[in-house]
Amino acid sequence: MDEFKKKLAANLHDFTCQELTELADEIRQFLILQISKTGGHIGANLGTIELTLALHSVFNSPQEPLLFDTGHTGYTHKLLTDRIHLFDSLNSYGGMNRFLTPKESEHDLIEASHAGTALSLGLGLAKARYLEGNEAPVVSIIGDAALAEGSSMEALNHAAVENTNLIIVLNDNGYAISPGFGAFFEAFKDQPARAKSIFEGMGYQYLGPVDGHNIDETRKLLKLAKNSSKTPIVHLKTIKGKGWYPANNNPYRHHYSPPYDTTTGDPVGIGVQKNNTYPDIVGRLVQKTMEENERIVCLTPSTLYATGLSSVFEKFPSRCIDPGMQEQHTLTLAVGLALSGMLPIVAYQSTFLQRAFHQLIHDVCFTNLPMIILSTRSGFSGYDNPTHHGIYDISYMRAIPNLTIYYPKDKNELETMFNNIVADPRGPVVIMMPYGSVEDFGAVSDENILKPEEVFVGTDIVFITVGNKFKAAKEAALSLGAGLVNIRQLKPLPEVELVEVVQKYKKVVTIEEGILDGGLGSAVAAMLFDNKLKVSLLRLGLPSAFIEPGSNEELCKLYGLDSNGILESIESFWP
Ligand SMILES: Cc1ncc(C[n+]2csc(CCOP(=O)(O)OP(=O)(O)O)c2C)c(N)n1
Repeated sequence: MDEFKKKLAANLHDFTCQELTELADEIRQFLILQISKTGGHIGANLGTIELTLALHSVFNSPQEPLLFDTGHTGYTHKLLTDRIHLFDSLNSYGGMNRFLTPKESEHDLIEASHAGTALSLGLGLAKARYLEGNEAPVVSIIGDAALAEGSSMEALNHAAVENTNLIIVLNDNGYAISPGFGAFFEAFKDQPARAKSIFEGMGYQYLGPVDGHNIDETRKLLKLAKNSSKTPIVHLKTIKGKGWYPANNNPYRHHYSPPYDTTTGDPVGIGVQKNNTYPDIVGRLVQKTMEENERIVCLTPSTLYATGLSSVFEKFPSRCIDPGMQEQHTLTLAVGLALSGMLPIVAYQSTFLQRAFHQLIHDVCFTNLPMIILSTRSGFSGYDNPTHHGIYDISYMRAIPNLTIYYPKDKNELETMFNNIVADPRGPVVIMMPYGSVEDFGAVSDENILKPEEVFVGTDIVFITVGNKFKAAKEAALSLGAGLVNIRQLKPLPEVELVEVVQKYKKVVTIEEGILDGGLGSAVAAMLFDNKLKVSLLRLGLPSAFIEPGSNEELCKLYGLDSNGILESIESFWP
């Protein structure tokens, strides 16, 4: 191990290709074993070992910045920048980030984990260097799926006509998480002449394609790129999961993996859930409704893994669309389908729906046609990244006219709500659901499912809560003898029903797993004020902040959103 660490710390510019290739093998063995213990982006990282070694042996990071788009392929970069000691702490509170972050190293420039930022960022850095007379190159490394992101396309349109020292390295493995899709995917697939003509036609210098696992060839191209007079695109063909059979054989499953058996790749221990997540239920519901109604189409922008739709996509290939990591396009595409009388069901991972905020306002809600948006992983998103929490969604979506937002408290509410909405679709609807295991609080009645539920009647104090905060709120309400309302519908706020309930109390507590600014609590505050209700209000939720990764239990405890935290806040607010 000491020898290995010494090599990682050495100046790679002095290494021969043979030495780098040997180091690549050692890194591969290290990652396969190490990530089996913690879980992580093993498949994606096995594909970038050689290209990262080549990059660090040609460029001088951080003076010549290396920007890995999305940041999920940065394990070798982390090893080469003095972070081997952090690997044991991956996926634990306060541990190594799954992506890249300046909190860990000066070699990481920004907190990146949403795809499609590296080209614009790289061009901005390169332009600043140009204006300062600094000739140091800036290297943006981007996957083939991230290249097709809308923001990457905008940058691609720009970078070719700027006179900067930006170098683009395309890590082309033919996969997003799912198999690749679209015109670029087709052009890159065994058709170097087409890729060449696309990029050269745009004014780039096209270099490649070469085998991105061949360090010698990759290094040669990177050196050529360094001296290019036009903005170069270095096209590297790589293999997701390279060198480890389970990932190589099933790149989708091992893009990210929970802890696994190194021989079979099968998950072991923590993180294994079977058929009982919200995505599992979504998959079953959508499948049934598509069997019954031929006008339903189902879309997701490269997030099959988070939305539970894999079997639906297999069963109805012609009515299912995954255009790739194209959050903006997907939503407006759904509007086009809705205009033609289809009922689109569009599934997003909450954090990525942020990318389509404008489409949600301008296209979906102005048009106001029936559409069901299923938003998974709302609230805390575990160890993913500070950028991945879905804690802003209630807030930013509540501002949009024509939108109806539901947040079921458990699987029974989800099923009944979904079936009711599909049976009588009226306009754009978002159904939010949390990350993690599914709750089951028993059967619900069909006819009132879209109205608030008064669960307990109390004397002095009433809790108003929603979705995944129901469980903690119920426990706290029981121990205090408080009233409890499960609001179900966040927008429009069911004012008539809520006012009727609240009038019976002197104190109101709102509880949500989202930022307080603009959230459920602020909606209730406005309602109390507008209706001249003289009650005292305590709002429990999250500060307007970027929140660290952690398990949902750890974060709820830390931010006072478990039942103990709720009781403590009440005690100190009304001593
Ligand atoms: C905007 C956005 N959408 C979706 C994701 C989820 N996601 C993370 S990596 C990934 C696939 C990336 O594919 P590619 O860019 O080709 O890189 P590869 O993993 O194949 O190396 C997806 C869909 C994300 N991080 N950001």
